[in-house]
Amino acid sequence: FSQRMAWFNDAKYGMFIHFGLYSQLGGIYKGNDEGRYAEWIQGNQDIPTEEYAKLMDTWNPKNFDANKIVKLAKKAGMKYLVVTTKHHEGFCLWNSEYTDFDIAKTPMKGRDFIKELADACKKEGIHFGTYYSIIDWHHPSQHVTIDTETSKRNWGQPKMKEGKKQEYVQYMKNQIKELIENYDTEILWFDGDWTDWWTLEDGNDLYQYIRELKPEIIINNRVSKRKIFKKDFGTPEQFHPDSTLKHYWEACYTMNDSWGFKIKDKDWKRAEEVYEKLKDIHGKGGNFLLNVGPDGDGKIPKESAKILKEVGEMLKNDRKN
Ligand code: JFZ
Repeated sequence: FSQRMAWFNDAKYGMFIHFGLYSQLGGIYKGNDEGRYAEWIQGNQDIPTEEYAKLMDTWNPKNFDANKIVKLAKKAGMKYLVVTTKHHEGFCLWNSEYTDFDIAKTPMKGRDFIKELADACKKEGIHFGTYYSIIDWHHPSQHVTIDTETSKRNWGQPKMKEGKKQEYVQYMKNQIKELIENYDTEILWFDGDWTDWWTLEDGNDLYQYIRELKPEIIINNRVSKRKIFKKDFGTPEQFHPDSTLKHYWEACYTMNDSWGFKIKDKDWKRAEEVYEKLKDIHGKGGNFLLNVGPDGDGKIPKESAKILKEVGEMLKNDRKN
């Protein structure tokens, strides 16, 4: 048992938010709807980085309402929230000093969605966490190469350019420092650790760096090679273990089949199914992180909001009985 992990262990149920430039596409680019995960559209449809970056000009989610989202999470019975500050596409949802590929250079300039969410969480008493992708399709340090077997570019394994790693690791550290100092994030939720050039040592080093900046922060195992590195909690995805584990863990799930908003994905789970998952996970000692993907306008799909409210009602009834 760890004092540092206590609030997280008690919180049990959280909201995951996948939001980025891709959200405006809803899984369709120039009429092509290939690919399962809408947030992977750049990779799934092999969109060159410079062309993809043009999405900044049309990204205008003016109805993104952090207070409304956080209130919805609260109503659903959730106690924490984790938002994609930078997904694999590399676009930053906050105003970062270290890149121009961020919200400040879009029609949304003047707004900062990470700040808005952090503030709304403070106000509502919801713990605030930030997702950060290690792989970055936009950063000049990385590039995708052609896989000899498939003759396709391998977006799942971006390569680090010769001599560029140190610069990129420094970029990550600078940005993470911003997320800690300016947004007071309580969880750093990494992803993309599977890439070849990211080593166990790199993960350990980054973990130490972050704990020194903010000792009480909680960091997921995807900061490093997740199969070996268990700190601070494990992150099974779209499945959960059959029995209790010795380390803290959190299962993340989507409500349909994508994380980012996807127009054609109507494969919504029923509220009962989500509720059963939650009960099962909690019975085995895990946390449950349930995803929403706001649309291009910034709004949470009505189907998602409905499921969240229904599950919230079921939880409320549990407490009454
Ligand atoms: C990653 C991302 O690529 C995806 O877009 C989403 O953000 C999700 C939460 O995380 O996807 C993964 C990560 C890990 C596995 C599979 C997909 N895995 O361990 O099998």
